[in-house]
Amino acid sequence: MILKLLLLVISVVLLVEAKNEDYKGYRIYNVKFKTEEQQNGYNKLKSDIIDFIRRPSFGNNIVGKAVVPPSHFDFFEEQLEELAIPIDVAVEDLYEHLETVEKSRPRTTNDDPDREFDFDRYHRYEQILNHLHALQEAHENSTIRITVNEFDRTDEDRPIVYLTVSENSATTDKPVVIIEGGINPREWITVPAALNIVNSLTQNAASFLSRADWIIVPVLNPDGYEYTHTNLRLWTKNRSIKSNLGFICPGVNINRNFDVQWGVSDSSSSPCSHMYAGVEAFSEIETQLIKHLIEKYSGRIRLYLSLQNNGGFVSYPWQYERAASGMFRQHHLLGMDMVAAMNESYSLNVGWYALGDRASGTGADYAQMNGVVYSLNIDAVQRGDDGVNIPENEIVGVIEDIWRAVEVAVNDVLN
Ligand SMILES: *[C@@H]1O[C@H](CO)[C@@H](O)[C@H](O)[C@H]1NC(C)=O
Ligand SMILES: *[C@@H]1O[C@H](CO)[C@@H](O)[C@H](O)[C@H]1NC(C)=O
Ligand SMILES: *[C@H]1O[C@H](CO)[C@@H](O)[C@H](O)[C@H]1NC(C)=O
Repeated sequence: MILKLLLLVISVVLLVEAKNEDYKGYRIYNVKFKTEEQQNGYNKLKSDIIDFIRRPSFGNNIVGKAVVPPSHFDFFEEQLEELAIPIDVAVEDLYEHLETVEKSRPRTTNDDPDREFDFDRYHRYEQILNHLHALQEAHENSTIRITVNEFDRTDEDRPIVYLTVSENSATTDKPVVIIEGGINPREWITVPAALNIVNSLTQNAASFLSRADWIIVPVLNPDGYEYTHTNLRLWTKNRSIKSNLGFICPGVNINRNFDVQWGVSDSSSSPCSHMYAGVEAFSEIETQLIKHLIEKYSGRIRLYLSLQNNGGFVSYPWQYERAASGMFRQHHLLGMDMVAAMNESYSLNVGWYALGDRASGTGADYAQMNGVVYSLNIDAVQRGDDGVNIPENEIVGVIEDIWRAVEVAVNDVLN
């Protein structure tokens, strides 16, 4: 009896894994396409097991980053050889690498509730929620109205919220701008980028709130976001357990779950894949929130921006097919202004080309298909050697650039 109890205790202890331990021995490979032909062979490098934390793009000159478990080193290197791509290991042990990243973070008191909210570090979801409620309260007597709206609760019982930022006026039919961050939870930079837009709006209310109502979703996937803080830094899905393999392989990739040629390209039907598209389109509340907003503000939405972090570009539809939308010319001109407004060098392209591949079920394509006039992605510049961990002391520079692009975009589309 006592022995059994002891065994139970030991197994429970063993089940509690330390952060990022799953990545022990994993490598990150650099993948650089030097020819269109190599780009066209991209599918050879993909599998459910291999996670491209950054996609290689010949068109946009982006060096891809592939996370590969030891069981697949041989497979991956053979595929690289077949495509005549040099084997280039960027990170030999991903676990060690993430430990180093963690240690290099300035030792701030991240959990100190009294510390003022700032943009010099990444915040946990609870701190972000507190910040949003404080913003709402701080403006209760002002001409600016900020409302934290709870849409629903996630699987792990966190509120999923969006902010409405508007003038305290009687006008109810202004154009609407929608901006979402954190659709891909490991792309932390998109969260302060979204929150900084709220700050900038309150500081420039006369020019921005008089012309539009704003909806900001700062963390579209809160469970996934928290999981990247507590368990696996590079998690990319939500924590859904709806599928038959859900308990072993939880999670749906939210940016593959929209109803745009759902499940066809760069998507997987395997729940264990990073690109798992869900049991059906809109199976997840995160995507349902965006659908709800697009329906609720139907006919008024002038601009939809999805903030992501895939290597320094602005892109516009389509991503699901190798074509541009009927709004190609307008999008391209708008994108040129946005890119010109940023200090960093950003490139501009149609989505499938910028990402080197088609992808079904994305939010930006869904918005474009459902009556939103301008729908774009802003993918933050590359920083750090894995392409995802943007150092905290560089947050401010990156998010200010993104605000400049938003500012220009709004001035263009509302004129
Ligand atoms: C708003 O006005 C009320 C009533 O005057 C006051 O009690 C409250 O403190 C004010 N709130 C802020 C944030 O100034
Ligand atoms: C970026 O550009 C803006 C506008 O041109 C300028 O005001 C700002 O100082 C620049 N910031 C940096 C960090 O270069
Ligand atoms: C994603 O997964 C579940 C199951 O589909 C869904 O109910 C939930 O709202 C989503 N979010 C989280 C965090 O699980």
